[in-house]
Amino acid sequence: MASPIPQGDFELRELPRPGEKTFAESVREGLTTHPKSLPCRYLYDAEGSRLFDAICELPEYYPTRTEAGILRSYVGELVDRCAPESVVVELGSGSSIKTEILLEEFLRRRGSLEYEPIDVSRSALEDSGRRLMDRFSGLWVRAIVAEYLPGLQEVVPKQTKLVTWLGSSVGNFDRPGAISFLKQVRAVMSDADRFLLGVDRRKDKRVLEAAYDDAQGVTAAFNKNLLARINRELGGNFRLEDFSHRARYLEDDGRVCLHLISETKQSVTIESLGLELLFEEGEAIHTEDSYKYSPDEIIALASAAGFEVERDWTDEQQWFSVCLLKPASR
Ligand code: AVJ
Repeated sequence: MASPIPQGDFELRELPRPGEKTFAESVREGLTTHPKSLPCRYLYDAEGSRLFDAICELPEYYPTRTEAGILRSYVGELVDRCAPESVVVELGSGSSIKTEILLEEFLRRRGSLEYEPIDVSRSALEDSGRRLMDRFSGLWVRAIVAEYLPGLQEVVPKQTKLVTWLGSSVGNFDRPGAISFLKQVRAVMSDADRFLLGVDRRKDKRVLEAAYDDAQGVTAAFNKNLLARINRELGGNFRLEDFSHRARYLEDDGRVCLHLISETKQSVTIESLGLELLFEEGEAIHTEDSYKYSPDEIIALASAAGFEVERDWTDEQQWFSVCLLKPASR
């Protein structure tokens, strides 16, 4: 007699997020201080997420396809190194291809798997959950709508985990911020757990600047969407054509820096904040940093956070790292 086929299931929990700053508060704070800045997390409303998906397909934006290629090449080795009963906990709801490569390999070996994605966007979790349920059987999705660290606290502590954080999102933190974030991930991990981290490497300035200032202007539109979002949600009157997108690689810092530059001396009002802002010609709003790491800097980052680099898988051009970290023995 055939054994019953596990069907899988989709479950979603939403954690309360007290004390979190609103978009309005962040905009007021960022645009009334000098130099002006806006937190990059606000780039990802529905329109921004759509534009980011388009960025991932651009010929100049190598990280997404490079990371997926590395995963495809080494997923067998990766799963070999995880405890057989591991659950997969993903920070971020995961771009379709990358997560699916991983889940497919686990399911091929085991037939069933628990997958716990953590993301602040309920809709992103619902969409990816639905897609995964359609594609795989034997998958138990427990999605958690939360910030990463509170979400991680919610994951059942007794289960052995593979925690994944792909896409080089670590690059949005400055270097000390990256260490302290990783330390907090380390704090909820036990010895048998593993952490899979995607990190973009330092490389030629021209390659990096093209990746963040593409010929079709998709990244420019993605960056300017921040101003469009202020117009939509807060009654701003930014004229998008009077601002330009700038991406610069600061080689010593190992950091791509994104700004919006005011093309003219101008004033902008934001109705619902009761704000009138003055911009000098050439004045910049800082919108995003994307830090890059050398292999040695990855080792130093891991070690400062209490991890050892068990493996650093890379591509032919050595442009990107997919690293398997394990808690350092103490
Ligand atoms: C999502 C932070 C990894 O830094 O490459 C891409 C964001 N910004 N193009 C990156 C981004 C402009 C991306 N991360």
